[in-house]
Amino acid sequence: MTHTHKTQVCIIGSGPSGLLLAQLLAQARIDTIILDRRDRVYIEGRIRAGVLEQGSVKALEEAGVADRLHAEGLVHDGFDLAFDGNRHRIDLSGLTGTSVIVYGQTEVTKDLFDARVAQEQVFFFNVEDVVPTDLKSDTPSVRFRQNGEEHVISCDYVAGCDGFRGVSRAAIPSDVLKTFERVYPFGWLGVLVEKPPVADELIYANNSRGFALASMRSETRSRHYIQCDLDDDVSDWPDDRFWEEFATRLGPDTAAHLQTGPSFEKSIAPLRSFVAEPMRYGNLFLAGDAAHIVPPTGAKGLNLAVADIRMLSRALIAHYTSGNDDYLDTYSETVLKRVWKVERFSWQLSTLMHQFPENSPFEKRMQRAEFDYIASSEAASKAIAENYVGLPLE
Ligand code: FAS
Ligand code: PHB
Repeated sequence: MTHTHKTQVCIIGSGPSGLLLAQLLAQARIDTIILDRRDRVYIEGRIRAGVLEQGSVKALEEAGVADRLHAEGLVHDGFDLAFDGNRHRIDLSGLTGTSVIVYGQTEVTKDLFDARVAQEQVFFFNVEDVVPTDLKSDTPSVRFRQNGEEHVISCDYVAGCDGFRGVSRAAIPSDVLKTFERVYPFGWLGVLVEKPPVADELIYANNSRGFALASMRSETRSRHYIQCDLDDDVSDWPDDRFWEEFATRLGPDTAAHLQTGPSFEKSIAPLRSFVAEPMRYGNLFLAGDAAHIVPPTGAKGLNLAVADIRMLSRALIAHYTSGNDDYLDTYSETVLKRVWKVERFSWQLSTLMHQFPENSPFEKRMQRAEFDYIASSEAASKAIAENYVGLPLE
C-alpha cells in the first residue's frame, strides 16, 4: 500500500535552505511538505556556519524567526586579515555602512525548526530512496520510503534543498546539467571550545605554516580552525597539538590572548568551489548547497543559500498570489549571476589566505603583495568589505 499526499511545494531537505523556504512560504499561506533523510536532532547537531550577512538577517526577520538572533547574536563591525603576524582590520561598518552578525547556523536551524513545529507543518524525517519524478510535467511528484512504507507526494513544484550529496541535482539529466568545480589541496580542522574568543572580532591569518581562523559563537564559546592536510584525521590532532599549531599561526602577539581548553567538537571539512547550472529543470528548483559550494573562507555558504531562498520564495509567492511567473522563469539566470560573484570572492579570499603546496616563491610573494595592497588601499579594503557584508540580492 502506498501512502499518498498532496501539497503545493515539496521541499527535499530540512537544512537552512529547506526550512527557510518552508517558513517564508508559510507566511504567504503556501502549503509545503519537507522531507529529510535525517532527523531534527542530527540536523541541529551539525556544526557549520557562524556569520550572517545583513541580507540573511533580513530574511530571518521576514520569516519571523529573528528574535533570538537579535537577542543573542554578536554584531561585528569588522574583522582582521593577518599575514605572518601583521594584522589589518577590514572596517566593515566604516567602509560599507553595515555589519555582520555572528550567530551559529545551528541556532538558525533551531529557530526555523521551532517555527515550523509551532505551526504543526508536515515533516517526514529519516526517509529513504527519495525520487523526484515527472519534473517536466505540471504534476511532478516525489516518491520515498519511510519505516519500510512507500509514500508519494504530488505537488506543483519540487524544491531541491538537499545539499551537496542530495538527489535533486542528480534528477537533472546529464545532457542538461553543467558542473564547474575546484577542489582545494587542503581541508579545515575546526574545534569548539568553551573559552572566550581570542579577540572581539574574527581574525583570518595566513602564516608560513598555513591558514588559521579565530572565530566564536558567543562571548564564552570559541570556534577555531586551522588549514590541515586532506588526508589528516581528527585523531592526528589531539588538543595539545591543535593549540600549539593554532598559537603559532596566529603569532605571539595575538596568541598572548588565546585561552585554550578541552575541545568538545572537532571535525575536518574539505574545501571546494562548485556550481551546477541550471538551477531549474521543469518544476524542480535547486537552492543552497544542492546547487553550489563555496570554501568557508568568505563565510558565504549559509548566506548564499539564504539568498537563493529569498529569490525562490519571491518567485513562488508571485506565482501563487498573482499568477506572475516572471520570477520563476528567470530564477536560474538571476540567482546564478550572484552565485558566481560569491564564488569569485570565496575563491579569491581562499587563494590569498592559504598556503598552497604547489605555490612557487613567486606566488607566495604575490600573496604578500596582495595583503600589503589591501592593507594600504581603502579601495581594496572596501572591495573585501562589500563582499563580506553581502552583495545586493540582484
Ligand atoms: P544542507 O546540507 O545544510 O542541508 C541539506 C539537507 O538535505 C540535510 O539535512 C540532509 O540530511 C538532507 N538530504 C540530503 N540528501 C537527502 C535525500 N536524498 N533525501 C532527503 N533529504 C536529504 N558555511 C559558512 O558560511 N561558514 C562555514 O563555516 C561553513 N562550514 C561548513 C562546514 C561543513 C562541514 C559543511 C558541510 C558546510 C559548511 N558551510 C559553511 C556551508 C553550510 O553552512 C551550507 O552552506 C549550508 O548548510 C547550506 O544549507 P542547505 O542548502 O540547507 O544544505
Ligand atoms: C565560523 O565561525 O564557523 C566561521 C566564521 C567565518 C568563516 C568561516 C567559519 O569564514
